[in-house]
Amino acid sequence: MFTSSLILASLFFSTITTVKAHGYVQDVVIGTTHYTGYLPYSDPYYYPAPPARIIRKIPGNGPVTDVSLIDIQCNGYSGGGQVGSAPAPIFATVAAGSQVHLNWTTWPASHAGPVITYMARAPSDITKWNPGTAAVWFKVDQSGKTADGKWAATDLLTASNSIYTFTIPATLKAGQYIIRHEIIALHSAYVYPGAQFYPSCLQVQVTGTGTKLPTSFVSFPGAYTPSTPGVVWDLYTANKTGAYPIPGPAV
Ligand SMILES: *[C@@H]1O[C@H](CO)[C@@H](O)[C@H](O)[C@H]1NC(C)=O
Ligand SMILES: *[C@@H]1O[C@H](CO)[C@@H](O)[C@H](O)[C@H]1NC(C)=O
Ligand SMILES: [Cu+2]
Repeated sequence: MFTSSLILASLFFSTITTVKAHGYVQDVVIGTTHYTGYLPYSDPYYYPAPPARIIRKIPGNGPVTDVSLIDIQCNGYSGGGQVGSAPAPIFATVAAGSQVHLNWTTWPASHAGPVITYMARAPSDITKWNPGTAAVWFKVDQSGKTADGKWAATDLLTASNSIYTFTIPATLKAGQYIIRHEIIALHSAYVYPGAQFYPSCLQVQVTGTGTKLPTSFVSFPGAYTPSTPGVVWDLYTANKTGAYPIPGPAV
């Protein structure tokens, strides 16, 4: 049962706002454990306190399009003295080498593009840590356009019931990490700004006996610029001709 009550007004609000397409991660499955995602159209309306989530707060189902803003990191708000998304109060536990399943809301067919996942190791308590503009992120997984023309989003995502699965690197050093998981929708990416970034930041504790960490890192903002290959991409012409260069560093 819920420990706090949802006020009725939110039902009205969500009816209006979910008419727009786009989306976010609504559920995370690790082993047999489900972690409900941050639900932007109901979580803010619980009284007296919102439910504890492992995903950092997002403003809604819409995208970030300015790659220079701190918003590109976790889809949190910039401004107001904030250095990024508000940390979430809890984290999931996941063994190195195991799978994380990310359950997206139904993804619009028009929003073709890659699915990309980064991680960043927290130097201290993850429920208080904000990376700011530090270069702490490394890419752990990516999926763009297959040789036969299928996009990670929407073709493959829809074929797997809106679940994207990636594996925590098996030798990764134990500790607390933010997983930054995103879809980039390319339907308006023929010009900059145009590509739509939908990042989500999950907090996890990685367990195991691994000792490895990468040696090169990127920052958000920083990893993507208007001239990064794949940030500008004409889905309607370039789409037909060739491979899509997934933005950001190598995995
Ligand atoms: C994804 O999450 C939604 C909302 O919680 C749920 O209804 C749906 O069954 C989940 N999908 C899968 C494949 O688990
Ligand atoms: C891009 O290519 C894929 C695969 O060929 C196709 O399904 C999709 O409709 C194309 N998108 C556009 C906008 O042409
Ligand atoms: Cu959209």
